[in-house]
Amino acid sequence: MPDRHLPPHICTVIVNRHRAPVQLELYSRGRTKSTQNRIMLKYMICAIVVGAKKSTSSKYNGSYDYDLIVIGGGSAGLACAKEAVLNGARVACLDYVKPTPTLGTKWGVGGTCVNVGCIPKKLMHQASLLGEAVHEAAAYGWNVNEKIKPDWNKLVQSVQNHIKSVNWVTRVDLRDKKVEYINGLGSFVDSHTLLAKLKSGERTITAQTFVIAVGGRPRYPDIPGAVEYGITSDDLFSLDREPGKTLVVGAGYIGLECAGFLKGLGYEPTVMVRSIVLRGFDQQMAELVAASMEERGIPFLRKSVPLSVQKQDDGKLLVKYKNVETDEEAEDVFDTVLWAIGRKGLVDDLNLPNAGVTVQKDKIPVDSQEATNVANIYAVGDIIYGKPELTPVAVLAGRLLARRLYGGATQRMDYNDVATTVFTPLEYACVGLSEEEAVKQYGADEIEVFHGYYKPTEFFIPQKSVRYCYLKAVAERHGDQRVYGLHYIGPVAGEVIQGFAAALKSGLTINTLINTVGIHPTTAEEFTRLAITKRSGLDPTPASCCS
Ligand code: FAD
Ligand code: NA7
Repeated sequence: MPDRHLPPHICTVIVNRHRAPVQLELYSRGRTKSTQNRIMLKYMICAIVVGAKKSTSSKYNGSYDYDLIVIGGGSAGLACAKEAVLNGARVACLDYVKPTPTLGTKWGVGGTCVNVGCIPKKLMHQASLLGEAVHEAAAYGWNVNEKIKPDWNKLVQSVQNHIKSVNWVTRVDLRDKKVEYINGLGSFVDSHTLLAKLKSGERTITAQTFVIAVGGRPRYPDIPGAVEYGITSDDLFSLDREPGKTLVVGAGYIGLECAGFLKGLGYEPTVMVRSIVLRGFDQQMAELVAASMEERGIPFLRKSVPLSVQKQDDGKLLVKYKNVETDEEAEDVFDTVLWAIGRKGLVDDLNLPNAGVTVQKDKIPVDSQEATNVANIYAVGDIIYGKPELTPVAVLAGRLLARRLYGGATQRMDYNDVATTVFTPLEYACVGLSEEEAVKQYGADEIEVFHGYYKPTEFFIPQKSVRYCYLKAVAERHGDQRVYGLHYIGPVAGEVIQGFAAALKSGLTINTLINTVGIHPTTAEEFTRLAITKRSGLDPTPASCCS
């Protein structure tokens, strides 16, 4: 009969290989603590056999507290931890959120996406689209009060209630799936040992394998007043006052999205652009997105950087800034300054030198198996160097890593041709190569760009601007005309591009695209009507609707 002095792995029952091992707390003479455990006692002989056998493998190495410790309970970490347990590993997942420096904002388990990223962003974007829809409704015959106005505090409350419910479901899911959740900040003692700083003190834990999935946090510029008076997306979705006139510094994905929904909600955002809009995206599309925002009344301060933020006696923020080309200085007063100047990988708290893990520009370089330079330490999600910072990327990479580590799988993460959407008022979605990247890789003579403007049917009655509804396919010029990239600006862009992303990954050609029968009247069908090439010089504006 098992005894308490026996090593813990002796008391592990493997019911089947897809289930987490069942841990039994055994007392001397084989008594168990609960009825369930008493029932399980009949499996004891088998448990001893399996436990003893497994103890020789790294998977159930009894000399560590866990097979796997995942540091970071966001999209990547949670996906990896849950999949590892499903494949039989003993897993702990640490998650800890440091309060923001300006307002002290904190949140629960789930990471950036759920708490201060994709989810609250999409909800606020939806709130702003609804405001637009109410105005359009009048043109469609609805009797609506023209003076509609959102209640910011109510919106924030609704968004936060949703987030809290997701936090709760996440905790329950972790408990059900037998992932040990530790609400603590992890830092390495050595490559197998972690110090977890908890509210109640400190705890040292060991594991055979570590997965670093700590993600990132917004950067602050190094100028006077930046931290004292400026906020970031980490504060915006729970802000307890109306944002009012807002300076959004940064013209990346997050800056444009925040400026877009703030305008839709009736506030006055201004976007400060240091160099180009949406670096890394197709620049023709990026400029169309910016132009569509300017058309909606969002000013873009081009070639500008902030110099300082001062709080005035009336509580408003005086921002001094300069033009980077002319050095000319200017100033303006805002209610809110929002830094959207990129994100910093959270490597500092990890004490990575203790484990010997290499860092590159506050990110962790990994190989094609997500392995760091230290044999038993891996990294996934936003923290890895040079890969897209997107939730579905983090989730799939985390899941595949766990399957390789514990399920005998070999599939690696493919970081190419990842579709994404910028949720600006007129959305922009794309998959594959930008036009400039395709030209860079294959040469201008080898690339054909099919493009066109289009008029969404639903835009006619409210007379919405169709000036920036545009799409293009970047393809091989000769041979099968394989499609390298698809780009779309218009309504529900993410929904439109998602299916085309699967087609592109399956080797979509222009021939297949234009011989696909469209669904009429939709905007997605415009991809099946792409007939004009840029090279032809023909007018890409639409002539007819239904023929
Ligand atoms: P995270 O989700 O950031 O999780 C890391 C977790 O680890 C955090 O909870 C962190 O506090 C914790 N942690 C850090 N250090 C430690 C430590 N030492 N010990 C313990 N815990 C630690 N992506 C999309 O796909 N679509 C979108 O529409 C989208 N919109 C976005 C909008 C905004 C405003 C932002 C900021 C991001 C958006 N993203 C979007 C990106 C997406 O949120 C990230 O790619 C994703 O959350 C990355 O997941 P992750 O697990 O790598 O990191
Ligand atoms: P991005 O996409 O890196 O964009 C950051 C923007 O901020 C970009 O326009 C930068 O201009 C600008 N920037 C950077 N530093 C400064 C300073 N110091 N002053 C003024 N402007 C600056 O980051 P996001 O936060 O928008 O998005 C990060 C990821 O989160 C994104 O990939 C999504 O997947 C989710 P630059 O082009 O460098 O001149």
